[in-house]
Amino acid sequence: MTWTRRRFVGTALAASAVGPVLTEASEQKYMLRPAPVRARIAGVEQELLGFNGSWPGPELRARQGDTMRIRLENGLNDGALVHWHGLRVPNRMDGVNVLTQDVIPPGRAFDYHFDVPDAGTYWYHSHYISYDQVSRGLFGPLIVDERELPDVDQGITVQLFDMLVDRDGVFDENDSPGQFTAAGRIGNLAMVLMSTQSVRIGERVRLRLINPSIDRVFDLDIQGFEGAVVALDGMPLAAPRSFDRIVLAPGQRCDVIGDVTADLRFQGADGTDLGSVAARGQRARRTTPIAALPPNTAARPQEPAAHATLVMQGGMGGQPHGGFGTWALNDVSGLPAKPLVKVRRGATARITLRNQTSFDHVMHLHGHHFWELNASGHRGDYRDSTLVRAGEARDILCVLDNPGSWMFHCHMLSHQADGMATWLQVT
Ligand SMILES: [Cu+2]
Repeated sequence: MTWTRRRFVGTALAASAVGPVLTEASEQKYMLRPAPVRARIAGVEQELLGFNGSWPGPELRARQGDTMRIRLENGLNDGALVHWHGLRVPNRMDGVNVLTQDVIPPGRAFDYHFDVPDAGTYWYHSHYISYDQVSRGLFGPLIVDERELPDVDQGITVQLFDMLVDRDGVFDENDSPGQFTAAGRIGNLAMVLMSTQSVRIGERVRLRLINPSIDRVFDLDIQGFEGAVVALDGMPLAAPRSFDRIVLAPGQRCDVIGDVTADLRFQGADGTDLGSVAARGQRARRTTPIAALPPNTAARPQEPAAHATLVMQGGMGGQPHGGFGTWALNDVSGLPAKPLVKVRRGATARITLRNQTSFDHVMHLHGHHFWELNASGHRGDYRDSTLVRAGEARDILCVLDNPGSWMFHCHMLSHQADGMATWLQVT
C-alpha cells in the first residue's frame, strides 16, 4: 500500500507541505484537525481517525531553526493532545496531560508554537489515550530539513505500521487478550506507508524510517537498496554505518541514505512483505561516497549529578510489584507523585534501566535525547527512545538542559496505558 502526502488546510504558508523554501529561518504555520475519517486499508473501506481528513496525518515540514506554529483544532468526539516526538520543545508545548497541559475538549483548539533547533526525522502523534488514538491513525511525520541538504535525488518517508483487523478486514474494536499483559496489541496487518510511488534504479535516496506502531518492534530488511544508516531518532551519526537489518521499536526512527539497485522492497522479520515501490527508469549511479549528515548541537555531558535506577516490572508471568496496573516502574504503576530524577537545569543524569520482565520495552524520554552507554560505560548512540530487551539492562546518560516536567515512559503504548510511565523534573 502506498501513502502520499496530502493537501491540508493551512495558512498562506501551507505550500510548504511540498517542501520548504530554502530561505532564512521562517515560520511554518499549520493547522491540524484530528477527526474521524474514512480510509481504505488493504482494500477495506473503514472508519478510522486522521488529521485534516488524511489517514494517517499529513507530513509537517520545517527547516532547521524555523519556528513552527501549529493550531490543533479538536474535531474528535473525545479529548485531544499532540506530542511532538523527539523535538526539543518548551515543556508547555510537549502535549502531555497532567504534566504539561490540560486535555483539549471536543470543539476547542490549542496553539502550539516552538522552534526546531535540530534537523532530522521526527513525528507527531496523539498523547491522549494514545494506545487507542494512535492505533486508529492519529500520527504523522514531522521532518526538519538540514540547512544544507544532503546530495540525494529524493527523500522518502517510510512509516512502518501495523493494525489489528477482524475477519472482515476492519479495525478490531476488541482489545486482544494479551494487549495489556504481554507483547501488546500486535496487528495482523503490517504495512509500510510511503511518501513516494516511484524510484529509479541508480537514484540516491534518503529513507526516513519511522515506527508509529503502538507496540510492534520491526526487524526490517530493505531489498533493492545499498546504503548506510546516517541518523537514529533524528540525530546524525558521526559516520555512516553499514547495516544488514534495521530494528525499530515503537517511536524510533532511522535515516538511511543509499542507492536504488532494483525494486525497493520492505520485508519484516519472517520475510513478510510489508510493501514495495517499483523501480521505473534509471540514472547513472553516483560514485561519491555517502557522507555523514551535519551534526546537531548536543550539550556536553558532565560528571553525573544524579544516578537513578529504573526497574521495569510486571506483565504476564512477571515478578510481583506494588503497583495496581499490569506494569510498573520501581513498584509504582502509573505516574508517581515524585519524579524519578530531579535536577537543576544543565545537570547530567545517569539512569540504569533494568528490564526484569519477560517482554521487550522501549523507554522514551520527552524533551531530550540521551546517550545509550555500552557495557564498558562509553557513550554509544544518541537517541530519544531506547529498546531494552526482556531480561536485559542498559544505562543511559542525559544532559537535562530543558526545564520542566518530562515524561519518561514505555513507548509500547499498551504498556504505557497500563502503568509504565514515570517523569523527570528539571528546575
Ligand atoms: Cu513496554
